[in-house]
Amino acid sequence: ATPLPRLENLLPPDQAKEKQQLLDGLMQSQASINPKFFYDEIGCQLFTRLCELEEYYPTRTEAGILRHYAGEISAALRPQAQWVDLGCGDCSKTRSWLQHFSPSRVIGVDIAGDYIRACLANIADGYPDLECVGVISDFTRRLDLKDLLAEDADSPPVFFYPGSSIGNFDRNQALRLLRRILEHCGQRGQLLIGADLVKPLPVMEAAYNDSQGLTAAFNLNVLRVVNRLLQADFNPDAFEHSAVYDARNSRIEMRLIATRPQTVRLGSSAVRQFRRGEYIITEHSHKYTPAGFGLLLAEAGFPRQQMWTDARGWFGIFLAEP
Ligand code: AVI
Repeated sequence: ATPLPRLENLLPPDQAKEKQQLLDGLMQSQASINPKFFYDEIGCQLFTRLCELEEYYPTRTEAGILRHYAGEISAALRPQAQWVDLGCGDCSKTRSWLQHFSPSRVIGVDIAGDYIRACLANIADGYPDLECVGVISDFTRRLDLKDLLAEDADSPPVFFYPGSSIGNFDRNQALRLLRRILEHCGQRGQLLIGADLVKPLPVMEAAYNDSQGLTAAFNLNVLRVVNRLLQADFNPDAFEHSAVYDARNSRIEMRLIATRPQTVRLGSSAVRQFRRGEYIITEHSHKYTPAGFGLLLAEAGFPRQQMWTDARGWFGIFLAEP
Protein backbone atom coordinates (compact mmCIF):
# COMPACT_ATOMS: atom_id res chain seq x y z
CA ALA A 1 0.00 0.00 0.00
CA THR A 2 1.12 3.58 -0.67
CA PRO A 3 2.34 5.23 2.55
CA LEU A 4 0.18 8.07 3.83
CA PRO A 5 1.42 11.47 2.67
CA ARG A 6 3.27 13.68 5.05
CA LEU A 7 1.08 16.14 6.92
CA GLU A 8 2.25 19.27 8.74
CA ASN A 9 -0.08 21.02 11.14
CA LEU A 10 0.50 24.77 11.28
CA LEU A 11 -2.81 25.69 12.90
CA PRO A 12 -2.41 27.54 16.19
CA PRO A 13 -3.75 25.24 18.92
CA ASP A 14 -5.71 28.01 20.57
CA GLN A 15 -8.76 29.15 18.64
CA ALA A 16 -9.75 31.73 21.28
CA LYS A 17 -8.73 34.69 19.13
CA GLU A 18 -10.78 33.37 16.24
CA LYS A 19 -13.89 33.06 18.40
CA GLN A 20 -13.38 36.54 19.78
CA GLN A 21 -13.20 37.96 16.22
CA LEU A 22 -16.38 36.11 15.30
CA LEU A 23 -18.14 37.50 18.36
CA ASP A 24 -16.83 41.02 17.69
CA GLY A 25 -18.17 40.84 14.12
CA LEU A 26 -21.61 39.83 15.35
CA MET A 27 -21.74 42.58 17.96
CA GLN A 28 -20.91 45.44 15.54
CA SER A 29 -23.83 47.70 14.63
CA GLN A 30 -23.53 46.21 11.13
CA ALA A 31 -23.19 42.55 12.05
CA SER A 32 -20.91 40.36 9.95
CA ILE A 33 -19.53 36.83 9.87
CA ASN A 34 -16.23 36.05 8.15
CA PRO A 35 -16.99 33.81 5.13
CA LYS A 36 -14.32 31.34 6.17
CA PHE A 37 -16.84 30.02 8.71
CA PHE A 38 -19.01 28.67 5.87
CA TYR A 39 -16.78 25.67 5.43
CA ASP A 40 -17.66 23.05 8.03
CA GLU A 41 -18.39 19.58 6.69
CA ILE A 42 -21.93 20.43 5.56
CA GLY A 43 -20.79 23.79 4.19
CA CYS A 44 -18.06 22.07 2.13
CA GLN A 45 -20.61 19.61 0.75
CA LEU A 46 -23.06 22.38 -0.15
CA PHE A 47 -20.26 24.39 -1.74
CA THR A 48 -19.18 21.41 -3.86
CA ARG A 49 -22.77 20.97 -5.03
CA LEU A 50 -23.36 24.62 -5.80
CA CYS A 51 -20.17 24.73 -7.88
CA GLU A 52 -21.85 22.21 -10.20
CA LEU A 53 -24.93 24.39 -10.78
CA GLU A 54 -25.56 25.83 -14.22
CA GLU A 55 -26.17 29.25 -12.64
CA TYR A 56 -22.86 29.22 -10.73
CA TYR A 57 -20.66 29.99 -13.76
CA PRO A 58 -17.23 30.60 -12.09
CA THR A 59 -16.19 26.98 -11.50
CA ARG A 60 -16.96 25.64 -14.95
CA THR A 61 -15.75 28.79 -16.72
CA GLU A 62 -12.43 28.60 -14.92
CA ALA A 63 -12.14 24.87 -15.61
CA GLY A 64 -12.89 25.52 -19.29
CA ILE A 65 -10.10 28.13 -19.53
CA LEU A 66 -7.60 25.84 -17.80
CA ARG A 67 -8.54 23.02 -20.17
CA HIS A 68 -8.50 25.13 -23.30
CA TYR A 69 -5.17 26.83 -22.56
CA ALA A 70 -3.53 23.97 -20.66
CA GLY A 71 -0.66 23.74 -23.17
CA GLU A 72 0.04 27.47 -23.16
CA ILE A 73 -0.27 27.86 -19.40
CA SER A 74 1.88 24.87 -18.54
CA ALA A 75 4.54 26.05 -21.01
CA ALA A 76 4.66 29.36 -19.12
CA LEU A 77 5.21 27.65 -15.75
CA ARG A 78 8.70 26.98 -14.43
CA PRO A 79 9.51 23.36 -15.19
CA GLN A 80 9.75 21.05 -12.18
CA ALA A 81 8.30 23.67 -9.83
CA GLN A 82 6.89 22.92 -6.40
CA TRP A 83 3.14 23.11 -6.91
CA VAL A 84 1.46 24.78 -3.92
CA ASP A 85 -2.32 24.46 -3.98
CA LEU A 86 -3.78 27.10 -1.66
CA GLY A 87 -7.15 25.95 -0.34
CA CYS A 88 -6.69 22.57 -2.01
CA GLY A 89 -10.05 21.19 -0.76
CA ASP A 90 -10.52 17.80 -2.36
CA CYS A 91 -7.42 18.42 -4.57
CA SER A 92 -9.50 17.73 -7.68
CA LYS A 93 -8.21 20.83 -9.50
CA THR A 94 -4.59 19.89 -8.84
CA ARG A 95 -5.24 16.31 -9.82
CA SER A 96 -6.62 17.24 -13.21
CA TRP A 97 -3.78 19.72 -13.74
CA LEU A 98 -1.20 16.95 -13.25
CA GLN A 99 -2.08 15.70 -16.74
CA HIS A 100 -0.51 18.88 -18.09
CA PHE A 101 2.33 19.70 -15.75
CA SER A 102 4.91 17.67 -13.82
CA PRO A 103 5.87 19.40 -10.61
CA SER A 104 8.78 18.31 -8.42
CA ARG A 105 6.25 17.89 -5.63
CA VAL A 106 2.75 18.88 -4.60
CA ILE A 107 2.01 20.83 -1.43
CA GLY A 108 -1.70 21.03 -0.57
CA VAL A 109 -2.66 23.69 1.94
CA ASP A 110 -6.08 23.78 3.58
CA ILE A 111 -7.71 24.25 6.93
CA ALA A 112 -9.40 20.82 6.90
CA GLY A 113 -6.70 18.29 7.87
CA ASP A 114 -8.40 14.92 7.49
CA TYR A 115 -9.75 15.99 4.16
CA ILE A 116 -6.29 16.95 2.86
CA ARG A 117 -4.75 13.69 3.95
CA ALA A 118 -7.35 11.63 2.08
CA CYS A 119 -7.13 13.80 -1.00
CA LEU A 120 -3.35 13.81 -1.20
CA ALA A 121 -3.39 10.04 -0.72
CA ASN A 122 -5.69 9.97 -3.73
CA ILE A 123 -3.14 11.91 -5.81
CA ALA A 124 -0.26 9.78 -4.50
CA ASP A 125 -2.11 6.66 -5.67
CA GLY A 126 -2.21 7.91 -9.26
CA TYR A 127 1.34 9.37 -9.16
CA PRO A 128 3.34 7.11 -6.83
CA ASP A 129 6.66 8.85 -7.56
CA LEU A 130 5.37 12.32 -6.84
CA GLU A 131 6.01 13.60 -3.33
CA CYS A 132 2.81 15.01 -1.80
CA VAL A 133 2.82 17.06 1.38
CA GLY A 134 -0.28 18.29 3.18
CA VAL A 135 -0.21 21.44 5.28
CA ILE A 136 -3.07 22.19 7.64
CA SER A 137 -3.09 25.94 7.86
CA ASP A 138 -5.35 28.94 7.77
CA PHE A 139 -3.26 30.70 5.14
CA THR A 140 -5.66 33.64 5.19
CA ARG A 141 -4.10 34.51 8.56
CA ARG A 142 -0.58 33.21 8.18
CA LEU A 143 1.46 31.58 5.44
CA ASP A 144 4.54 29.87 6.72
CA LEU A 145 5.91 27.56 4.07
CA LYS A 146 9.48 28.85 3.80
CA ASP A 147 11.12 25.90 5.58
CA LEU A 148 9.09 23.43 3.59
CA LEU A 149 9.92 25.09 0.26
CA ALA A 150 13.60 25.32 1.22
CA GLU A 151 13.78 21.51 1.38
CA ASP A 152 13.65 21.57 -2.42
CA ALA A 153 15.52 24.83 -2.94
CA ASP A 154 16.30 24.22 -6.62
CA SER A 155 12.59 24.13 -7.50
CA PRO A 156 10.79 27.46 -7.35
CA PRO A 157 7.20 27.45 -6.12
CA VAL A 158 4.14 27.89 -8.30
CA PHE A 159 1.28 29.02 -6.08
CA PHE A 160 -2.06 27.87 -7.44
CA TYR A 161 -4.99 29.86 -6.05
CA PRO A 162 -8.01 29.08 -8.22
CA GLY A 163 -11.74 29.63 -7.82
CA SER A 164 -11.60 33.40 -7.35
CA SER A 165 -11.34 32.93 -3.60
CA ILE A 166 -9.22 36.09 -3.60
CA GLY A 167 -12.52 37.86 -4.37
CA ASN A 168 -13.78 37.08 -0.88
CA PHE A 169 -11.23 39.48 0.62
CA ASP A 170 -11.47 43.24 0.64
CA ARG A 171 -8.66 45.10 -1.10
CA ASN A 172 -6.34 45.42 1.88
CA GLN A 173 -6.78 41.81 2.97
CA ALA A 174 -6.19 40.67 -0.61
CA LEU A 175 -3.01 42.76 -0.82
CA ARG A 176 -1.80 41.29 2.47
CA LEU A 177 -2.33 37.73 1.27
CA LEU A 178 -0.72 38.40 -2.12
CA ARG A 179 2.30 39.97 -0.40
CA ARG A 180 2.62 36.94 1.86
CA ILE A 181 2.66 34.75 -1.24
CA LEU A 182 5.24 37.08 -2.82
CA GLU A 183 7.55 36.66 0.20
CA HIS A 184 7.67 32.95 -0.62
CA CYS A 185 8.30 33.43 -4.34
CA GLY A 186 11.95 34.50 -4.40
CA GLN A 187 13.01 35.60 -7.90
CA ARG A 188 11.60 32.65 -9.79
CA GLY A 189 8.32 31.86 -8.05
CA GLN A 190 4.98 32.28 -9.81
CA LEU A 191 1.35 32.71 -8.91
CA LEU A 192 -1.43 31.16 -11.00
CA ILE A 193 -4.62 32.74 -9.75
CA GLY A 194 -8.26 32.85 -10.82
CA ALA A 195 -10.34 36.03 -10.63
CA ASP A 196 -14.01 36.46 -11.41
CA LEU A 197 -14.62 39.31 -13.85
CA VAL A 198 -17.39 41.92 -14.03
CA LYS A 199 -20.19 40.79 -16.35
CA PRO A 200 -23.90 41.49 -16.94
CA LEU A 201 -25.74 41.96 -13.66
CA PRO A 202 -28.39 39.22 -14.11
CA VAL A 203 -25.67 36.60 -14.63
CA MET A 204 -23.85 37.62 -11.45
CA GLU A 205 -26.98 37.84 -9.31
CA ALA A 206 -28.36 34.50 -10.55
CA ALA A 207 -25.10 32.79 -9.56
CA TYR A 208 -25.71 33.75 -5.93
CA ASN A 209 -29.50 33.23 -5.95
CA ASP A 210 -29.75 29.84 -7.58
CA SER A 211 -33.17 28.35 -8.23
CA GLN A 212 -32.48 25.18 -6.21
CA GLY A 213 -31.75 27.21 -3.09
CA LEU A 214 -28.30 25.69 -2.58
CA THR A 215 -26.63 29.05 -2.05
CA ALA A 216 -29.36 29.93 0.45
CA ALA A 217 -28.74 26.67 2.33
CA PHE A 218 -24.97 27.31 2.20
CA ASN A 219 -25.45 30.81 3.58
CA LEU A 220 -27.88 29.78 6.35
CA ASN A 221 -25.65 26.88 7.41
CA VAL A 222 -23.11 29.39 8.72
CA LEU A 223 -25.51 30.11 11.59
CA ARG A 224 -25.21 26.47 12.70
CA VAL A 225 -21.42 26.79 12.56
CA VAL A 226 -21.64 29.92 14.74
CA ASN A 227 -23.99 28.13 17.16
CA ARG A 228 -21.41 25.39 17.62
CA LEU A 229 -18.39 27.65 17.91
CA LEU A 230 -19.88 30.23 20.24
CA GLN A 231 -22.57 28.14 21.95
CA ALA A 232 -25.01 30.57 20.40
CA ASP A 233 -28.70 29.99 19.72
CA PHE A 234 -29.34 31.37 16.23
CA ASN A 235 -32.52 29.98 14.69
CA PRO A 236 -31.75 29.63 10.95
CA ASP A 237 -35.52 29.54 10.25
CA ALA A 238 -35.73 33.15 11.43
CA PHE A 239 -33.33 34.42 8.73
CA GLU A 240 -33.46 34.49 4.97
CA HIS A 241 -30.74 34.51 2.32
CA SER A 242 -30.15 37.49 0.10
CA ALA A 243 -27.42 38.30 -2.42
CA VAL A 244 -27.21 41.62 -4.25
CA TYR A 245 -24.64 43.20 -6.52
CA ASP A 246 -23.13 46.41 -5.19
CA ALA A 247 -21.94 48.17 -8.35
CA ARG A 248 -20.08 50.90 -6.45
CA ASN A 249 -17.78 48.34 -4.87
CA SER A 250 -17.98 45.78 -7.71
CA ARG A 251 -19.05 42.98 -5.44
CA ILE A 252 -21.83 40.62 -4.55
CA GLU A 253 -22.89 41.04 -0.95
CA MET A 254 -24.45 38.01 0.72
CA ARG A 255 -26.68 38.70 3.67
CA LEU A 256 -28.80 36.86 6.20
CA ILE A 257 -31.87 38.97 6.88
CA ALA A 258 -33.83 38.62 10.14
CA THR A 259 -37.42 37.82 9.17
CA ARG A 260 -38.72 38.83 12.62
CA PRO A 261 -37.44 40.70 15.67
CA GLN A 262 -35.36 38.40 17.82
CA THR A 263 -32.79 38.10 20.57
CA VAL A 264 -29.84 35.78 20.02
CA ARG A 265 -27.63 34.54 22.81
CA LEU A 266 -23.97 34.45 21.79
CA GLY A 267 -22.42 32.20 24.42
CA SER A 268 -22.74 32.88 28.11
CA SER A 269 -21.95 36.57 28.16
CA ALA A 270 -23.25 38.28 25.02
CA VAL A 271 -26.68 38.90 23.56
CA ARG A 272 -27.57 40.47 20.24
CA GLN A 273 -30.94 41.85 19.25
CA PHE A 274 -32.05 41.89 15.62
CA ARG A 275 -34.88 44.03 14.30
CA ARG A 276 -37.01 42.63 11.50
CA GLY A 277 -35.16 43.32 8.24
CA GLU A 278 -31.81 43.85 9.95
CA TYR A 279 -29.10 41.74 8.37
CA ILE A 280 -25.76 40.06 8.88
CA ILE A 281 -23.20 40.40 6.08
CA THR A 282 -21.73 36.95 5.47
CA GLU A 283 -19.67 37.40 2.33
CA HIS A 284 -18.32 39.81 -0.25
CA SER A 285 -17.41 38.38 -3.61
CA HIS A 286 -15.50 40.95 -5.64
CA LYS A 287 -15.71 41.03 -9.43
CA TYR A 288 -12.80 42.62 -11.24
CA THR A 289 -12.02 44.13 -14.60
CA PRO A 290 -8.89 42.58 -16.12
CA ALA A 291 -7.08 45.90 -15.68
CA GLY A 292 -8.29 46.26 -12.08
CA PHE A 293 -7.05 42.83 -11.10
CA GLY A 294 -3.77 43.50 -12.90
CA LEU A 295 -3.33 46.65 -10.81
CA LEU A 296 -4.01 44.75 -7.60
CA LEU A 297 -1.37 42.16 -8.54
CA ALA A 298 1.11 44.87 -9.50
CA GLU A 299 0.52 46.75 -6.26
CA ALA A 300 1.20 43.56 -4.33
CA GLY A 301 4.55 43.15 -6.13
CA PHE A 302 3.63 41.00 -9.13
CA PRO A 303 4.16 43.38 -12.07
CA ARG A 304 4.68 40.71 -14.72
CA GLN A 305 1.40 39.14 -15.76
CA GLN A 306 -0.38 37.16 -18.43
CA MET A 307 -4.12 36.56 -18.50
CA TRP A 308 -6.24 33.90 -20.16
CA THR A 309 -10.00 34.26 -20.38
CA ASP A 310 -13.06 32.59 -21.92
CA ALA A 311 -14.85 33.74 -25.09
CA ARG A 312 -17.27 35.92 -23.07
CA GLY A 313 -14.58 37.37 -20.81
CA TRP A 314 -16.36 36.15 -17.66
CA PHE A 315 -13.38 34.81 -15.75
CA GLY A 316 -9.62 35.46 -15.79
CA ILE A 317 -6.70 33.20 -15.03
CA PHE A 318 -3.62 35.24 -14.31
CA LEU A 319 -0.04 34.06 -14.20
CA ALA A 320 1.80 36.63 -12.11
CA GLU A 321 5.50 37.00 -11.37
CA PRO A 322 7.57 39.34 -9.20
C1 AVI B 1 -15.24 30.58 -2.58
N1 AVI B 1 -15.79 31.77 -3.23
C2 AVI B 1 -14.94 32.16 -4.35
C3 AVI B 1 -17.21 31.66 -3.61
C4 AVI B 1 -17.68 32.96 -4.30
O1 AVI B 1 -18.27 32.87 -5.37
O2 AVI B 1 -17.41 34.04 -3.78
C5 AVI B 1 -18.08 31.37 -2.42
C6 AVI B 1 -19.55 31.36 -2.75
N2 AVI B 1 -20.47 32.06 -2.15
C7 AVI B 1 -21.63 31.80 -2.69
N3 AVI B 1 -21.48 30.98 -3.67
C8 AVI B 1 -20.16 30.66 -3.72
